[in-house]
Amino acid sequence: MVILGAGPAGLLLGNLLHRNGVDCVVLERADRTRVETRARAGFLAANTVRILDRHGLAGGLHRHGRPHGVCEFRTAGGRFRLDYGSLGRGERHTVYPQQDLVTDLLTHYLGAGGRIGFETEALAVHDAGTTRPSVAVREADGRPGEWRARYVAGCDGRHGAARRSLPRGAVRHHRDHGVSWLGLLAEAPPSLDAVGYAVHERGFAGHMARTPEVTRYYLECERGTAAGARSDEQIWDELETRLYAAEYGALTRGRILHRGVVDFESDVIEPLRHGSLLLAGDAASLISPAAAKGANLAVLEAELLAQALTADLVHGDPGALERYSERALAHIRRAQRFSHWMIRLLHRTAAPGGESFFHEFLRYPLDESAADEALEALRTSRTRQDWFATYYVGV
Ligand code: RFL
Repeated sequence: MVILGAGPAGLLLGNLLHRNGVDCVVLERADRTRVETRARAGFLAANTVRILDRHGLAGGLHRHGRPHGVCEFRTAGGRFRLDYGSLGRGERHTVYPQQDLVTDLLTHYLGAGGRIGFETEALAVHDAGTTRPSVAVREADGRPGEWRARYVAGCDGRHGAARRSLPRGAVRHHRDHGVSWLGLLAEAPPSLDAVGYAVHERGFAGHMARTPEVTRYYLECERGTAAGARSDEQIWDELETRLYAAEYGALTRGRILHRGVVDFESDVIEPLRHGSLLLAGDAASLISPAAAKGANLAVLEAELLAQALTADLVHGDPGALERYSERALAHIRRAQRFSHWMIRLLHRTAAPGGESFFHEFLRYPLDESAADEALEALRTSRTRQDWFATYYVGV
């Protein structure tokens, strides 16, 4: 078994297969330091924690992660808080940086004797339609190489080799939401004891705790904005304006450690099985960070795929991999519907780039009054709040 990619999906899959006696190797383009320090997600769903618990992989997140169950919406009309941890199914997030989770999974995998090739870039998957697929790679020393296995798991993200190697017949349902966020990691303690979502005439702004010392902020920005275009000072001023700091309190400022622009796109590849090539995580579907679902889906799919591969390879159940695709797609579609709803809820400004290009987007999601009504319903209706809490924390 060859697993492409050492993100949350590939490493959880590797841990579970190795433990179930399936001979496997993980091939990872980056070096170990890069893998263990890439800051992305931070909000882990209750189900993600259950999965990691089930397999004894949650030690680090129980030691260092913090439960989180409140979000606050701010608009020109006022603010309201939702204690989502006591709504819906009563589930909370655990705030634990993705790079720490990846480090934990890698440590477990290597500690159990798992094999991984760092700085080994998969270039293409060949013969996926046969029972002996191969992966062409560039080895760490720059030389070409090849791996053969019964199955290849594409867990190498949205720009990986698995997606580039899909056979004809694979369908990619793609959607451009016409929104971009400047994602910021600030060396500053959180300024709110809640996730902050601010809807402002200048655009959306978000606040999410990561650790007691580091906070993630988001600023909606124009497509094509250069991440370094504004100084730290300008960014803090803009965050304070959009988060209505004059009314609700100043932000604790600090050095901006990292910036990156995320264009909101979502897609899903159907099906997730193409002969001997199987997809999981961002390689299977891309989801905007608006609802913090990507890493959680990656973990869920890795567990489902590990079960299916074990059923196939260890217990001789050939139908298991077909069922993997159907089951994972059902979860992906549900998460995407909720994420699309969040995007519409949080944005009011027209997408730069012109109506013609974003025509479909402008017609529906930027319907201001519908979005305002959705926010109002969230503020006032317990039924709506329960629905929100269930899908916000759930995957
Ligand atoms: P990853 O984590 O991208 O890992 C893929 C790995 O594959 C390697 N790779 C290759 N290896 C070999 N050959 C190749 N050709 C390769 N090409 C790539 C890469 O080096 C990498 O190590 O995919 P995975 O495992 O599917 O995990 C997906 C998640 O990382 C992603 O969905 C989340 O980070 C999304 N996301 C969030 N998700 C959440 O659940 N909660 C959050 O709060 C959250 N916040 C975020 C996010 C994503 C963000 N960005 C940067 C898009 C915040 C941001 C800003």
